[in-house]
Amino acid sequence: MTISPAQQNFPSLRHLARVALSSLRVLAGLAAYRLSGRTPAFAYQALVRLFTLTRGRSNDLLAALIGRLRRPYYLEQPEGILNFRNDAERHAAADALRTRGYFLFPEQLPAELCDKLLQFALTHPCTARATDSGDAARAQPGVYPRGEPQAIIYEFHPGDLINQPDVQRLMGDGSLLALAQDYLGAQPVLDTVNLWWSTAHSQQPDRNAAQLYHFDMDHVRWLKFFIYLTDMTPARGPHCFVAGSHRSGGIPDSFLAQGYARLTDAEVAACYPAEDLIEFTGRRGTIIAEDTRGLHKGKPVLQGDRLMFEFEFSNSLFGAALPGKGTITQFHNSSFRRFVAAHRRVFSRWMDPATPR
Ligand SMILES: O=C(O)CCC(=O)C(=O)O
Ligand SMILES: [Fe+2]
Repeated sequence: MTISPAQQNFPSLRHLARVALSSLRVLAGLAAYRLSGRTPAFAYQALVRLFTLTRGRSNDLLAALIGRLRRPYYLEQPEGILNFRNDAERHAAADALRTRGYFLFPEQLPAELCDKLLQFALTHPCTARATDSGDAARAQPGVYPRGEPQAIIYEFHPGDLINQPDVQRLMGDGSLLALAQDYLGAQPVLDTVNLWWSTAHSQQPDRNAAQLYHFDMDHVRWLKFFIYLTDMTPARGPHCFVAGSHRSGGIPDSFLAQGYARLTDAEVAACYPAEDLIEFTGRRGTIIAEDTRGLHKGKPVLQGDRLMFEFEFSNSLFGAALPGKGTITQFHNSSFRRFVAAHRRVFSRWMDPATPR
């Protein structure tokens, strides 16, 4: 019988050599990134590999390094949709995130803002995402065909979203930024702005629709905010997360050995206690913060549809080349303009020219 390093609980020489090689590749990639603002593909692959080899510890180490180089902003009384009464309350939420990997906020997005984002999503063009079935290729781009969807996911273009007034209200929200920065321990970068419909077009869990358990690994450390813009029942495709699986060592070696694979519900259920398998239902406006380094998925929609808004803040853009670029060309109010000017790194992905990192 062969015994793997994980079973032995101490690393083999081969394992150490792999860690050393991947570390060198990541370090070379970091140097290239500082010079050019681009991550070489080999370095990104090494980042993912190192994550699996070290059970996440490499990301923790890099996050500590980035936190030293990119000290958090001084944010005076950050205000917004999360009603933290003081810094201590916000720090407590960040601590809960560190322990459990998610935080379900007691407050909800105001109904008026939910209405406006829903209106936007019912009246603006979106695109069907390519999914396992291949059906999306037949779907016409245009306004979401509610009631007769031809694809599982319809997504809006980030370039349209970031120039939309209600999305700019969220982008300029001090409370979201403050919590992201507490959690990341560094100045955040807003790297993803997404809005998408999930439909009952197929009830089979789809890989490309993120309906099987997986961990994300685009960057070193990040925090996602998910906001439901339609009421969420078990049949409407709730988002799911495995509590605690975001921590170093939180994902079993047998899963990590598969790399970036998707996992079945049965595989996941066999490894974690039932009480850690969290399924988020709730009214529209429900806000969840989550470290999607932990295992998560969206359940297939069985009935009706689901509109989801998502922000991701990372501690650095070092890592994957992200799809969906865009530039802020309009500022819908002067306070958003001031907010962007005061936090240039946060918006660096959406500014022209995208220089500051
Ligand atoms: O649709 C969902 O609930 C999951 C989405 C997801 O995996 C992600 O945004 O990283
Ligand atoms: Fe994901």
